[in-house]
Amino acid sequence: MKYLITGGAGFIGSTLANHLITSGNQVVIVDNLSMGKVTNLNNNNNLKFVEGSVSNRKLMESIIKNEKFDYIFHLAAIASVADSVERPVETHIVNFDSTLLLLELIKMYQKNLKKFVFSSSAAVYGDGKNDAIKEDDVINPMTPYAIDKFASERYALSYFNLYDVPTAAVRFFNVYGPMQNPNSPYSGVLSILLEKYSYLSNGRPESFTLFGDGTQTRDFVYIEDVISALLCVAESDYSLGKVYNVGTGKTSSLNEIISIINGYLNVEIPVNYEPIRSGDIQHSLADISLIKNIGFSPKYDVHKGLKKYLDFLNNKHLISGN
Ligand code: UD2
Repeated sequence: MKYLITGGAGFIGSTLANHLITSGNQVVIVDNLSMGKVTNLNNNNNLKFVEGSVSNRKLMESIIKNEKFDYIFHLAAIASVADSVERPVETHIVNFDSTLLLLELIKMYQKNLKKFVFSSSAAVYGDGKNDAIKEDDVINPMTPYAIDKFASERYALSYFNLYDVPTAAVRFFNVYGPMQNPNSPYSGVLSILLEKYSYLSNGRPESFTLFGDGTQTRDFVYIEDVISALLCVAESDYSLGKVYNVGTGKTSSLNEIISIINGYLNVEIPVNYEPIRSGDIQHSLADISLIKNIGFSPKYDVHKGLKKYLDFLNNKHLISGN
């Protein structure tokens, strides 16, 4: 099979690409390396890497016109709620315009495509009030990021209803695991947090800045489960024109996460408390019954996922102490 992965050098994209290549598929990646790294990708003849922006019409048209894909995963995004609040215009171009452009190009040139999978976000629900959220629950996108994800997702699904373009979408909850880039203030919280423990070899962890009191909760979903979910949605016939939550159905507070990691590494990380970030939500938890119906079953709770993540960092000598 042949796959196009936008954002394929990033955290989720590169893990997906490496998985697909290992199973003997061909993969084309478009990534501007804003957050992704070429070193995330395994060297392989079946991998073609194109450096460039997914918003570049000329570039995307030449790829989509000239290659025949079985599946397209649109993972390129500026994946930060806080960054979108700072830069709504710039993030809109990447998070919304690129999706509409891709859909149009697919409609024109990819007649044999099996599925276009759009990566949306749990941010579309707004504040979840501690209850598990279903896909058809009330939507309340509160930030430019969430608005762009919701609009893109609707466009993707409408292209199936209006033009028969085979589409589906996933709403990621909080994805974590190896290869997540911790080097931006807007990086995923667990990548930032675990980086602070990498100073352990010097005696103790660096202090971690916690925005809020740590009681905010998230449905943290391990990267390997996310890859299984993406493949389920891509390969299922039932997913056409539908959107699926991708989470574990379980919730953890940041305080719980910190205490699990402290316990594994047998240290106490110093925490520096700052006010809650603007646009931040307090609770987010997925109801995953819909995606379970098409065969998804998460294998990692936070205990197992964090242990695997720590073992990975330990093997790479990026952390010590466990
Ligand atoms: C995540 C995703 C976003 C979207 C959303 C869906 C990332 C980077 N963002 O946003 O793309 O899918 O989930 O709900 O994966 N925090 C700290 N200290 C830090 C960094 C973060 O306390 O150094 C807090 C932050 O204020 C928030 C929580 O940790 O309360 C999670 O933050 P995040 O940026 O990892 O993820 P979130 O839920 O805003």
